[in-house]
Amino acid sequence: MLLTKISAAFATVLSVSSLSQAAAVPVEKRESDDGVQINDMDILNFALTLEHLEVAYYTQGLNKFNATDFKDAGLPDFARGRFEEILMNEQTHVDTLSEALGANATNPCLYEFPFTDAKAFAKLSAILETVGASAYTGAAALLSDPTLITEAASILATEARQAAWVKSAVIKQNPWSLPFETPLDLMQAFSLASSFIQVCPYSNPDIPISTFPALTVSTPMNETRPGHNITVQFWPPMSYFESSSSNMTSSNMTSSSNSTDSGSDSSSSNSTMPSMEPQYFLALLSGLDKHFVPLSPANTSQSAYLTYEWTAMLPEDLKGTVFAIVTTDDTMAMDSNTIAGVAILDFPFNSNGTLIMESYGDM
Ligand SMILES: *[C@@H]1O[C@H](CO)[C@@H](O)[C@H](O)[C@H]1NC(C)=O
Ligand SMILES: *[C@@H]1O[C@H](CO)[C@@H](O)[C@H](O)[C@H]1NC(C)=O
Ligand SMILES: *[C@@H]1O[C@H](CO)[C@@H](O)[C@H](O)[C@H]1NC(C)=O
Ligand SMILES: *[C@@H]1O[C@H](CO)[C@@H](O)[C@H](O)[C@H]1NC(C)=O
Ligand SMILES: *[C@@H]1O[C@H](CO)[C@@H](O)[C@H](O)[C@H]1NC(C)=O
Ligand SMILES: *[C@@H]1O[C@H](CO)[C@@H](O)[C@H](O)[C@H]1NC(C)=O
Ligand SMILES: *[C@@H]1O[C@H](CO)[C@@H](O)[C@H](O)[C@H]1NC(C)=O
Ligand SMILES: *[C@@H]1O[C@H](CO)[C@@H](O)[C@H](O)[C@H]1NC(C)=O
Ligand SMILES: *[C@@H]1O[C@H](CO)[C@@H](O)[C@H](O)[C@H]1NC(C)=O
Ligand SMILES: CC(=O)N[C@H]1CO[C@H](CO)[C@@H](O)[C@@H]1O
Repeated sequence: MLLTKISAAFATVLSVSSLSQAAAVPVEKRESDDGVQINDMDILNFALTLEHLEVAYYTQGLNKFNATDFKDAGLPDFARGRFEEILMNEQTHVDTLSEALGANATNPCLYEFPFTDAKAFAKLSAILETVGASAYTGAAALLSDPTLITEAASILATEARQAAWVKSAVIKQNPWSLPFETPLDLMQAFSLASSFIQVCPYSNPDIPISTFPALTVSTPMNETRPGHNITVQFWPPMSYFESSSSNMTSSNMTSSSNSTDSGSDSSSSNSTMPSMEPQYFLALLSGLDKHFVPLSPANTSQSAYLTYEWTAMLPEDLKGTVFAIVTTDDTMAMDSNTIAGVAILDFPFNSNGTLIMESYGDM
C-alpha cells in the first residue's frame, strides 16, 4: 500500500547503483562531485522532485490555514494571497519540467511537513525556498544543454525572490544572507529534501542521488550563536572504523575489551583500537566560503568511535543561513569526504547587520 512508510525502499529507488536508465533529454553525461554519472534528464527530474515537494507544501499549508489562522498567527494581511501566488509559481515549474521530461517525468511522492500553525508554515517555507535556490545554484554546473541552463537560472531567480519575500516581508528578517547564494550539490540538497518525503511511487524513474546519514543540532536554537559551542549529533561511520582497524581478529577484539576501561594504559591502546582516533570537522557552507571547525566528543571521556554527541566552536563571523555537514578533513567539503549532513543553521540579522536572537528555525 502506498501509504506505508518505507524509507528503505525509498533509498533503494534512488540508489547510486542503478544507473541503467538512459538519457532522453540530452545524452551527454557529466560526473557529479562523488563521481556518479548524471545527465540533464536526471537533473531535471531532481529539480522536479523539489518542485513537487514545494507544490505539496503550499497546497497542504493553504488548505490547512485560512485567512483567520494567518491573522491569528500575527502574519501580515497580504501574506496568504502571496503564498497562493507562490503555489501557482511552483505548479508552473512542475508543469514546465514535466512537459520537458515527457513520459520520464517523476511523479509526486507522499510528504510529511511539521508545521502546526501558519507562522511555522511561513518560517519553514523560507527554508524550503532557500534550499531550492541553493540546489539550483549547485546543479547549474552539471547541466550541459545551454537552453536548460537559462531555464534553470530563471527558476532559480524566482525561488530566490520568493525566499527573500518570506524572509523580509513576512518574517521581518534579512532577505539575503551574503553577496553569494550558497551552492548545494545534489546529495546535499536531496538529503535536506528527503527528510520531508515519506514514500514515492515505485514507477518513478531511478535518479542516481543518495542521501547522507542524518546530522542534527541539539543545542537549542536560541543558544546556537557564532563564537559559541554547538552540539550536534551523528554516528561516526562504521566503514571508517572497519577500514582503519582492518583485519582486527577476535583475539584483538578480546584484548580491546580489557583496555578500554583503563584509558590511562596507552601502551595497550594501540593493540585495541587504531592508535589514532578519527578527527571529524563541521564544515559550514556559507555563500562561496567554507569554514571548518574541529569536532570533539561532547563527553570528553568517550572514544570518537562510539560518540553520538559532538561539540564544536562556531566561527565568529557567520551570518544568515549556513549549511552544515560533517567531513573527515578540513580542506574540502565534497560528497566523498562527507559522513553526515545536512543541518541548517540560521543567524538572522537586522538592517544594521547586527545579529538578532529570534531565528526563523525556532518554531
Ligand atoms: C524517456 O527515456 C527513454 C530512455 O531513458 C528515452 O528513450 C525516451 O526518449 C525518453 N522519453 C522522453 C519523452 O524524453
Ligand atoms: C478558519 O479556520 C478555523 C480553524 O482553523 C475555523 O475555526 C474558522 O472558522 C475558519 N474561518 C473561516 C473564515 O473560514
Ligand atoms: C533559550 O531558551 C530557553 C527556554 O526556551 C531559556 O531557558 C534559555 O535561557 C534561553 N537561552 C538564552 C541564551 O537566551
Ligand atoms: C567549548 O568546547 C570546548 C571543548 O570542546 C571547551 O574547552 C570550552 O570550554 C567550551 N566553551 C564553552 C563556552 O562552553
Ligand atoms: C591484530 O590486528 C592487527 C592489524 O590491526 C594485525 O596485524 C594483527 O595480526 C592482529 N593480531 C592478532 C593476534 O590477530
Ligand atoms: C584480558 O583480560 C583477560 C581476563 O580478564 C586476561 O586473561 C587477558 O590476558 C587480558 N588481555 C590483555 C591483552 O590484557
Ligand atoms: C603502541 O604504541 C607505542 C607508541 O605509541 C609503541 O611504542 C608500541 O610499540 C605500540 N605497541 C604495539 C603493540 O604496537
Ligand atoms: C561520559 O562517558 C563516560 C564513559 O562512557 C561515562 O561513564 C560518563 O557517565 C559520561 N558522562 C556523561 C556526563 O554522560
Ligand atoms: C540601526 O542603527 C541606528 C543608528 O545606530 C538605530 O537608530 C536603529 O534603531 C538601528 N536599527 C535597528 C533595526 O536596530
Ligand atoms: C586492509 C587489509 O589488510 N585487508 C585484508 C584483510 O584480510 C583479508 C583476508 O583475511 C585480506 O584479503 C584483506 O586484504
